Amino acid sequence: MIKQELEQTLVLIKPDALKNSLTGYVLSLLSEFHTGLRFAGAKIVHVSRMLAEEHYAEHKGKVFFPSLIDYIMGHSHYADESWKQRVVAFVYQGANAINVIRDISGPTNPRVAREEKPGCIRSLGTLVPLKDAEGKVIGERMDNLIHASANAADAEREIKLWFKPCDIPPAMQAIATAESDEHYYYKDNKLFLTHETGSACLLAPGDIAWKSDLQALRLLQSGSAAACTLDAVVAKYLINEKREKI
Ligand code: 3AN
Repeated sequence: MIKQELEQTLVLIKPDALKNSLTGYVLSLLSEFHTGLRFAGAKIVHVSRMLAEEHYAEHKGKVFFPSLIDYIMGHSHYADESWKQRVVAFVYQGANAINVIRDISGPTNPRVAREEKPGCIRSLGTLVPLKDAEGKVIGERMDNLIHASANAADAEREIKLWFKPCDIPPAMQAIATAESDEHYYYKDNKLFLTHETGSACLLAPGDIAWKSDLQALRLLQSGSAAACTLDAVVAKYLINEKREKI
């Protein structure tokens, strides 16, 4: 649970903002001088499909979902330059952080943002028509430059999805952590307590992790249902890992 006075929110500077060199502009608008908020975490992330699909899990099955995944993975803006496919992820902290950043970001749809809130970040966004195989327009992709958590529950879920505790200075950590007493390895959508060839080591005994992740790993390892998916725990440990598919 995030304490009110330490309210935190996840911000993603998306690939369209990077491509249009708007990163500095967006960060200026979000600076402590303007918002009273502080950075608690920051990282450059090459977004994996696992991370993208977990982040946008609520939109799975919608007509725009595949284009949304392509967009956040950087495929839409850096199709032929995979090394540029990245987002910048931040945790911002301070009074009313979630609403302060949502307000400056503006409405989800850039057209609505321009009509209703000129000057907000998303008023600089772009709408891209989505077409089916016959060329019929079936929807729009909303390139809206920034992601900002919508509410406290989303903020906690998203911060835990993108950041490990050690990515955030100890005195700024607002979500419960605990110490692992097991090794946890991951390979082929499965969890192991001992090393398997080609597996990734997620945690070792003594490592500090989000408490809810450790609870989920214990349950999933014993074959029980957990409060989140295995991918929701694993994705952050694989961020920017240069390895063969696991
Ligand atoms: P927000 O980003 O304002 O919290 P969400 O969480 O409803 O909005 O949607 C996440 C992302 O999914 C949006 N930023 C946008 O890119 C995309 N999206 C949402 N609704 C639509 C829609 N009706 N058509 C196309 N894309 C959408």
